[in-house]
Amino acid sequence: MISDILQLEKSALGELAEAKTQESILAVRTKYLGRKGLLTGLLRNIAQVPADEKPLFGKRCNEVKELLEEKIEEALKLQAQGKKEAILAKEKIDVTLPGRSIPPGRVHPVIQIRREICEIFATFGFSVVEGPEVELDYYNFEALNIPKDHPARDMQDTFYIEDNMVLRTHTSPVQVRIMEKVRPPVRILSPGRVYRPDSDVSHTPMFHQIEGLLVDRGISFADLKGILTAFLKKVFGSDTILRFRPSFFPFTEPSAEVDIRCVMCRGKGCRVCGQSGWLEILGSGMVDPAVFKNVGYDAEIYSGFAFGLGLERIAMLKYGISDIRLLFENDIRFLKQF
Ligand code: 2NL
Repeated sequence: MISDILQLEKSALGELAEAKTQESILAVRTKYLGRKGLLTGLLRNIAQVPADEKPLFGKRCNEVKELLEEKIEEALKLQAQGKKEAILAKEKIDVTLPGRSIPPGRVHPVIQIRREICEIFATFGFSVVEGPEVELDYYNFEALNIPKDHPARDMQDTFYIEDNMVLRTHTSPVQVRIMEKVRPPVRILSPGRVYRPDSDVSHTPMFHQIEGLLVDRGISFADLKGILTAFLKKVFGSDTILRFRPSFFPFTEPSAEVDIRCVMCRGKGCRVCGQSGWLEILGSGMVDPAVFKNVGYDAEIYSGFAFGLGLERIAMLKYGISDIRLLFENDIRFLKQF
C-alpha cells in the first residue's frame, strides 16, 4: 500500500516534468489532486489499509499531496514567467537604431508659380479671392457675355453637371460674384482649378488658372500694359521682351494676347515656340461694358482690365517640361527638380 503512494508520486512528478504548457500542468493537478484524482482516490480507500499501517499511510499521503501542490504551483509560476520572457524577447526593440526616414514632400511646381504670381500682384495691391468649382451656367458664361450659341458652351468643351450647372471652365465667375457684391475700386486675383474636357500632351481635364481684375475710375489700356509688363518682367526676368497682340474675347473689348520672346531660343525659333520666336503667356483686355451692365456697374463711370493665364503652361515654359501629364503624376523624383 505504501508502495502505491511511492509509485504515484514518481509518475506524478514525471508527468509534471514533461508538462510545458499551463493546460498540461493543470491537467496533472486534476489527474492526481482533483476530486476524482488518483491521490484523492488512495486517501478515500484508507479503510482498506491494515490498521497498523494507517497512521504512516495517512502521513505519506499528505506529504505527497503537499509536495505535489508545491511542485505544481512552482511549475505554473515558471511557465507564466517563461511566457512573459518570451513575449519580452519578441517585443524587444533597439531604441538606438536610426529611425526609418519618411521622404519629405515638395511644394508642387504649379503651386510654387501660383504663390509667386499672387505675391507679385500683392505688391500691386491685388487681393486673392476664391469661389466654387461647380458653377452656375449664369456666372460661368451668361454674365461674361458669352452667348448661348458660343462653341465654348458645347458639351464637347464644358463638363455639364445639370442643364444650368457646369464645372467652371475659368475662374472669371469668381470675379463676377465679387463685382455683384462690392463697388469699385476692385483689385482682385482669382487662382484655382478649372475644368475642360481635353486630354493630350498639353491639355488635362483639370488645370489651374489665375485671373486678375482691376476696376476703377479712369482705368485705360495703358494701365493694362503697365501692370502686365511689370508682372511679366518680375516672373521671367527684367530683360524679358513683350508683345501685345490684338485678340478677341466675348468679355473684353479691346482684347490682347501677351507674348514673351521665347525663353529657350531667345527669338531664333525652336521646338518650344513652334519656330515663331514667341511664347503666348496670357490673354487680357478691357472689361466689356456688357459685363459691367450684368453686375450693375456704370460703364460711363468705371472702366477696368482683366487677364487670365494657365499655370501649367507657365510651369512647362519656365522649366522646359514637354508633357503636361508629368505635372499630374506626382512622382517625387520629378517634383524634386523644381
Ligand atoms: C485666357 C484669357 C482672359 C479675362 C480672362 C475677365 C474676367 C472678367 C471680366 C472680363 Cl470678370 N474678363 N477675364 C479677360 C481676358 C482674358 O483669359 O487666355 N485665359 C487662359
